[in-house]
Amino acid sequence: MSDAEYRLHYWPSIPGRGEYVRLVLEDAGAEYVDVVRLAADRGGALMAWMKGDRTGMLPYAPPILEHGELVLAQTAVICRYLASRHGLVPANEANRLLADQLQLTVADLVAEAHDTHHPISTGAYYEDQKPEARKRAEAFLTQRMPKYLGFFERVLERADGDGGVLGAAICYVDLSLFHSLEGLAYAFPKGFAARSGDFPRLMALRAKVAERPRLAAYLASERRLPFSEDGLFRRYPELDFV
Ligand SMILES: N[C@@H](CCC(=O)N[C@@H](CS)C(=O)NCC(=O)O)C(=O)O
Repeated sequence: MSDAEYRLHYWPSIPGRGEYVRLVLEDAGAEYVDVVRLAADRGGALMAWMKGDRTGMLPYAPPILEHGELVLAQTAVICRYLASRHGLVPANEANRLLADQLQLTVADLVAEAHDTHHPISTGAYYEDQKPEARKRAEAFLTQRMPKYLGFFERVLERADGDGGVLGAAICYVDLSLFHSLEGLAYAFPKGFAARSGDFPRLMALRAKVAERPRLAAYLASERRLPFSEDGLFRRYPELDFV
């Protein structure tokens, strides 16, 4: 077993929701091991670990973070925990609660982006829900995505600082927004490009986060997994509405 401080358990070949956790770990310069990516049987190792005999918290779905005896699930909870330990969220409760709300809104956006290709069931193939996916994707690109991005644009306008959504400094929610924007740009190259001009503050934040030294190094490294049609953000040209 590695003696890295944190152990992340996530699907081995997609950025997925694991990426939101990785970005906090990478930006913090924390020592972590991506457990399943090192395992010989990869995805099988994740299932085996999930079903394994352990005491304590029973996680429903990955990503899962182990830190000593602590086992945490739910991306927003994991990110908040890491951010609070590594200076990526202010210490006062009011700001932490604000960050929670914003992070959970990011999670809502991500779930809706996922549902564009799996509107009926995550347990069925995309190919078996294509007509519904087209309707869902059109509604997402024309109504839901602009509503979410417009909300975060207004949050940035009100924060009015040199940092991100909380104002003065970059926090973990900004890292999650960065990855979500990357995912949307990948999944909907035309639909996203056609609308991104409406969200200048968000686009500036995306660029600013990518330039953070540790993240820039991570993004250029092999540790960063590419988006693909197995993941959360998928590029299907038939779902890319302008
Ligand atoms: N709300 C959870 C969702 C977790 C989730 O849906 N994980 C996916 C991978 S990104 C999964 O493997 N889900 C299995 C399932 O829902 O059965 C979070 O934000 O962490």
